[in-house]
Parts: sequence; C-alpha cells; structure tokens
Amino acid sequence: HATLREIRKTPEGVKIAQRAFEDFIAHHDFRLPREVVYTGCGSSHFLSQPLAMATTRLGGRGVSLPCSELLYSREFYPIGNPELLVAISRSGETTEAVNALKSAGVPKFALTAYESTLSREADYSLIVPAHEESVVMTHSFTAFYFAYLQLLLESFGRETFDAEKTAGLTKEMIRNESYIREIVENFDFRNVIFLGSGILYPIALEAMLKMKEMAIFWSEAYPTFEVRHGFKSIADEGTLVVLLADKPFDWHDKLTEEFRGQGARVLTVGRRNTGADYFIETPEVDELLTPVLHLPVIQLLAYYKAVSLGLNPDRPRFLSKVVKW
Ligand code: F1P
Repeated sequence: HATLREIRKTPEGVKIAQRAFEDFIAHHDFRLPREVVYTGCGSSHFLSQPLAMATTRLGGRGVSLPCSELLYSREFYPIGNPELLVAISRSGETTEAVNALKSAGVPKFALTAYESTLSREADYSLIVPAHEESVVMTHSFTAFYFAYLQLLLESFGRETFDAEKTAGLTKEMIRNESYIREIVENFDFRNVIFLGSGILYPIALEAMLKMKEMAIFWSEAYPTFEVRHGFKSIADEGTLVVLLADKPFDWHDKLTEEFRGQGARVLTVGRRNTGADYFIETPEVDELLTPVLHLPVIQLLAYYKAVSLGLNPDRPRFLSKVVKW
C-alpha cells in the first residue's frame, strides 16, 4: 500500500523539511513574529495546534482554529491582534484554507507541499515538498511540523534541531512496525482511545482521525487525565487505550491500572512503561520534538488496524484528497 510507504518515508520527510527550512531562510529576511494565528482543515488543523503550542511554549502566543471557524465564527474565539496568519494545507487547494487565508487582515503565510493557490495568495510560503500518494496525511504532517518548528526556533533566536539526528530517531520509532502489527493482530479491539497532554494532545487527536480515515474505526481522543471524568465509561475488555506520554509520572501508572481494572488494554508510548500491556519506548528528546516520535507510531497503528479489517487504507471510503466547495 502507498500509505505504508508514506509512513516509512518519515525520516526522508524530516530531511526534506530541513532543506525547505534552509531554503526559506536563505531567500527571505522575514522571521516569524510572536503573535500568530494558525489554521487548517482536518489533519492540517490538528497540525495547526502543535504549531500554536510550540509558538506559545517558546514565548510567543499561538492560537489555532479550524479554517471554517475562522471564516464563520471567529468572534467567539480569543484571537487577539495577531501579526501573522499561518494557513496549513498539504494540497494548497482546500477551499476553506484558501478562503481563510484570503480573509486575513494581517500578513499571510502558507505552509504547504506545493506551489498552489494557497502559496500564491500568501505573502510568504514555506513549501515542504513531502509529496504523498496517499489520501491521508502521514509523513507530510511530520515534515511540515519539523520544517516550521525549525523556522520558529530560528525566528525566536533559539538553536535549531539537528535534522540528521531527528531523522534517525524517527527511523528508530519505525522499527516498532512489526510490534505494532502484532498488537493489532493479537488484540481485536473494538474501539480505541488516544490520550495525550500538552503538545501530545493534538497528536492524540490526529491519531483519532487517522483511525477514522484509514480504518473507518471508532476512536476518541482526550487530554490525558480528562478521560477519567466520565469518558472512561466506554472503556472495557474491547478497548485499547493508547497513552502518549513523554515523561510518565505516578498518575500515568494509576491511570493505566484503572483502565486495566476495567478490562481495557493499555499501550504506553513514552520513556518508561506505566504498567501497560504494551509498551513502545521513546528516546529522550526536547519536548518540542516529541510529536515527531509519536506520529509514525500512531499512523502505523491505524494502518495495521485498517489492514486487519480488510480495508484498503489508500482509498478511504467517502473521502477525497482535496475538499473543495
Ligand atoms: C485537508 C484534509 C485532509 C484529510 C482529508 C481531507 O487537506 O482535511 O487532512 O485527510 O483527505 O482534506 P489539505 O488542506 O491539507 O490538503
């Protein structure tokens, strides 16, 4: 399947991202301001969230909204007075993304894989040519995140990450492919809950979307400990809980125990096992790099779930690669 090839291309995507970033700073004096609004649709919206969080974490103020909310209900959101609007779209042709960008009364920035309508409408564009055959976004998500993160670090006077090393780390994560396949083959789970906190929460949301898109499968996502407040009632012996945790602490162990007590099985992805049924270890990295490690894992999980259900993840039902109106 093309989708599997795209996921396996993540290390290459990181290198493509680095070249796109280097090319951008070589040709532009422009650096990112502190107050930025980010927007996108679908996966590109879930990508707008960690970009907004990274902006905030580095001392700026990032706000993220789906394009349609920015277009039709922006007065309900605390947008403030942004200095830049960043619109994200892999295709650069999604109608809502193009319209959201056009509607901005501030400088416009496009993050996309192609010279496209979006890039032509923007004042600046960071084109990351991590091209994908697959309908769903996989390694391009990681590549876009890494390229823009480098630009943020550079703009805010911070040291950028070592791209070769980061690519190597994603390769390490992809080595878990056969283990992920085994989990899916050994446990025919009926539903899946993804949990993440901080910058890993939008990665949990993206995981939830990947399951729906590739495997047409019931999935949910919550900020890690919020799940205890009612939502956990759906978790039973048919449930897989995927805990995305960089540095687990006591409460992660308690949460794991609680879900196991309900009969659910837990997969922990992080630096140590929390007492889970399944465990994928992540190397120690800066917190801003953690999404890059978790993304291929959750994409592989959705891919193998689709395959185990006899579906073709290359052609998800009812979906198209570009949503136009
Ligand atoms: C946005 C998007 C995809 C999603 C689906 C429909 O596309 O929502 O994320 O997987 O295929 O389109 P784009 O604006 O990033 O090209």
